[in-house]
Amino acid sequence: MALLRPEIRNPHLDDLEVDYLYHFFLDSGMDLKRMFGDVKFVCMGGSGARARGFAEKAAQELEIEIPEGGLQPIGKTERFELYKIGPVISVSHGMGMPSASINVNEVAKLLDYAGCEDVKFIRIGTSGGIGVEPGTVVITDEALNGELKPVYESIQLGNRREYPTQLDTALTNEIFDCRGAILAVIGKTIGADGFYEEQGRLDGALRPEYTEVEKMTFLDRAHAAGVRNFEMEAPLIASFFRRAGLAAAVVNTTLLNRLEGDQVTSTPEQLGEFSDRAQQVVINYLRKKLKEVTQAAQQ
Ligand code: R2B
Ligand code: URA
Repeated sequence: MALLRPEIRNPHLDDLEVDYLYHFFLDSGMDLKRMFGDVKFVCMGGSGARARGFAEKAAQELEIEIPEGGLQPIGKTERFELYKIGPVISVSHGMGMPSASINVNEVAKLLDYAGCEDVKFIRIGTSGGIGVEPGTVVITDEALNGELKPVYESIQLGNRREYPTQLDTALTNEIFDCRGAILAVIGKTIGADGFYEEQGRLDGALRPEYTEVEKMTFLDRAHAAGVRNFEMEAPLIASFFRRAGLAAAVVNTTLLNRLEGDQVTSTPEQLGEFSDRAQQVVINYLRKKLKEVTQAAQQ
């Protein structure tokens, strides 16, 4: 049993006596089956604080017992923070696709070595909305790059490669159906390589090489193409798990409406509340899935 099918799993890994998952300070020589063998869901977020907060909230709402001594991160926390509550991992991936790429490679190998099967991966994050009310949760059906192309670009040995970025439709719809009273939409998401000029902001440090009119024309074009938000990881997440043949979803709350401005001006309380909404939709989904597992076990 393994997470990665033989056709797509890296054959070079078989040559390693021990595979060091360096950014977590975990390795394949550890008893990963015991530590992670029951994992079915991986929830990813940008910051360590959010990964911990989500783990605490999910444990409480899903009535998953936390070990004595409280919730502790597994592995080192210098780069990422990883928590496990029952069959759910909550892990931070940092900001941007280079950081998230390191994270998903090591988490996928970790769960492959642990013998996990049929794991679902969900990014829960923040974003800048395009034509939606701040606080709206956007669940991504397709991730776009900064040129509005549905690809993740990766330069390998001097060659530019492109990988498709459609998210898992069934998982996306199932999460959307768990929104309850929370304002949520399904739409396209631009994963940009920066927060300021790469997202067409006019409030970066340097004089931009575009005008306000050009910015608004681009945002209107993106909106007309079905884009509902901007963030910085969706194309990587979508393409990686698609290549791996694993279901993934991207669920982002929106902190502002970019058609109305660039600055994030909400209070910390409002931002916390917006962030909670994306987490809550995913917790609703997890509650439903865990209930299905319990019911199946009782039959
Ligand atoms: C959303 O928020 C972060 C930037 O503030 C980035 O990680 C993202 O995708
Ligand atoms: N994260 C982003 O990447 N962009 C925003 O506008 C807000 C959060």
